[in-house]
Amino acid sequence: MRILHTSDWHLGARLTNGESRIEEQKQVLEEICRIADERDVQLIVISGDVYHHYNPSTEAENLFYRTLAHLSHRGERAVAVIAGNHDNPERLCVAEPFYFAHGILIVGGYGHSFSLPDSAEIKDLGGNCFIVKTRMMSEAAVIAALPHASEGRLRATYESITGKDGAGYADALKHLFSESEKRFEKGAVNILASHLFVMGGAYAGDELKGTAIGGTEGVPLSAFPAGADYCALGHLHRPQLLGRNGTIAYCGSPLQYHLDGGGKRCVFLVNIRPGEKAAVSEIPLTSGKAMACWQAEDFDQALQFCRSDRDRGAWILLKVMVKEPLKPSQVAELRAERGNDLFAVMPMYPDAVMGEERPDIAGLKDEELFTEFYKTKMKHEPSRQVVELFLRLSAEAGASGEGEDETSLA
Ligand SMILES: [Mn+2]
Repeated sequence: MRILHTSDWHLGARLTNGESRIEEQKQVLEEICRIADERDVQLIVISGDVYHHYNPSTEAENLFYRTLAHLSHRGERAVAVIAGNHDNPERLCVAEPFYFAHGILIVGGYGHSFSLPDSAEIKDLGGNCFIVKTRMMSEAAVIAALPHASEGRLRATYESITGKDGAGYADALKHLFSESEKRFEKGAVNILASHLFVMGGAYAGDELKGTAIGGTEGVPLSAFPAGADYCALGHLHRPQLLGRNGTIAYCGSPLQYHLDGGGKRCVFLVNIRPGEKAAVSEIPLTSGKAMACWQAEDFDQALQFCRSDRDRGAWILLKVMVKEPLKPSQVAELRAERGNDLFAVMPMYPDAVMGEERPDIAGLKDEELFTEFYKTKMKHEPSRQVVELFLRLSAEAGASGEGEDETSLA
């Protein structure tokens, strides 16, 4: 069976300056559809983070549905989707009756009972496992669809299955894995799809800022079920093959969303015959823009970089060494050369200026704290207007309970 594994589309994600990436996302999904058609792919697995936002834009949703319609090929090709930490698990499955009628399996959470039509090419085996056999498939696939879950939700799932409490994240997952394994079938292709962090996996960038990554919420490679022919993972944006001859796999994001991590983008094409080792090959993706980070010694060099052909057509983060903040006219001069491709201009102050002794901040009032912070960042005193603006916004944020950390990009 030929399987295409893709993940972490983050539809609707924007750059820090608000610049949309939806055109790139359209192009790269068209590229994935072309690959699926040209390579006679029989099953598509999408391992979570379909969307970037919990409440995605209509534009992002429409792009997802149009892509699903193409990929499913009128229900002849099977498509399996699980929710990632960025997806709203309920919202992702909201059009359930339509999905199943088209050979599309979408699983948002745990313990949900699906209303599958009798004629369905998808059958619920319980325990978040499904057997799928659509027209294009050479044999059936058993798919253990294990979406992202917080430690709390996972523990609750574990308790409801076993009647026992007190399991940690890794142990609860390990239990779900072994429950899945019981439903795997000889003669079928057995796939585990999940969205999680495997200990030892390599990051691409911003995933590091996530709270639901690393730390207690990591799974050792040894936890994965030996009976799975292939484990299709999402969450880490850097493509990588791990454990057991590389059959525990992160295919990564189809677009570059981070500055580090090398920016390699691909889908995995997986060839499996029941009972044989899966053969995984990388199909590179070429649509979408690259990202680059420049470090200029001063404003003149920054301008020179912008005028040159360096990284033409890429998204640029420009760091400029300065002694005092860049003037708006200087930023405008840089932007005139590269337009919105220059998605951020960051002034960098020399260490000599930064290295002054730190103020003792214990017992300072908000206003004084802000002033100290502003001085370390901007190297001059904030104006009264700026201080008042800060105090007003800070009071509003406090009153409305905002200021909680946004979800990370992982
Ligand atoms: Mn992600």
